[in-house]
Amino acid sequence: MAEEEVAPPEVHHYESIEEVPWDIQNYWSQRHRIFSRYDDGVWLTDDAWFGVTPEPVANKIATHLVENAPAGRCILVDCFAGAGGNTIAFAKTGKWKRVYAIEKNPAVLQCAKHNAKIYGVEDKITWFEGDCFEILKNQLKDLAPYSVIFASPPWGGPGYRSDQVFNLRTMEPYSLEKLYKEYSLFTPHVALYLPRTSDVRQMAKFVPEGRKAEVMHYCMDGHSKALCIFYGDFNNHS
Ligand code: MGP
Repeated sequence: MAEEEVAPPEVHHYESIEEVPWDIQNYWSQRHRIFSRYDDGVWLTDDAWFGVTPEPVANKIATHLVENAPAGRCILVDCFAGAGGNTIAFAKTGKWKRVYAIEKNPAVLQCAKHNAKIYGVEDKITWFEGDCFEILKNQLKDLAPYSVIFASPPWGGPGYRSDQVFNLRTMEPYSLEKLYKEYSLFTPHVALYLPRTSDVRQMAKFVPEGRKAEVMHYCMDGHSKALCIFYGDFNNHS
């Protein structure tokens, strides 16, 4: 670890529950499941705690993407890198020619870069700060024929849990329609990480006529943490 790295003010490595704001204390007990190397100095902003994919789930998704990505697709674009949970797992597989990770919030991006160093995978990742839709269009378009997209977008905060069926049309700040339409201009092979209660009919609306899309629930402790929908030519079996 580079000793001289300075965390921006909104970035923390909490060392005891007394330091942790009350609204994320629920996640504190899960810190080693979120990042098994938490104690090595993992950085998070307070908001990033809500959206990080727990490491076992991130690893499983990474395996599924590697095993089932269509032939010739050797680049993984992670459109909402957050603090790096999924990006690190993708890079750790060692199977992608390159992982491109995009994050809008500079402080959160700094967390992701720092956390990738802890896991020793920073040299496998190219980072972009900014809006994923713009970056796909302007900076990554030449890579489109070789790419698959993974996106773990914001779900509008932890309040998603109060809906029995989560409405992907009103998801903030980006609806499923916005995400799917923008991404499918870049590649048909798109995996989206969404709430476990997501409306299946709304997800099905974007499956081309006569094609299938698989939905996979990722579970811990006997319940679903979240699901992934795989649009395009993924071939999931496990
Ligand atoms: P949760 O329901 O907030 O956590 O999120 P908790 O307390 O682990 O709930 P439990 O009932 O499963 O025990 C569950 C998982 O959803 C988290 O581990 C994150 O991976 C994911 N998640 C939660 N939020 C609010 C978001 C979000 O806004 N965006 C994304 N991409 N993932 C999220």
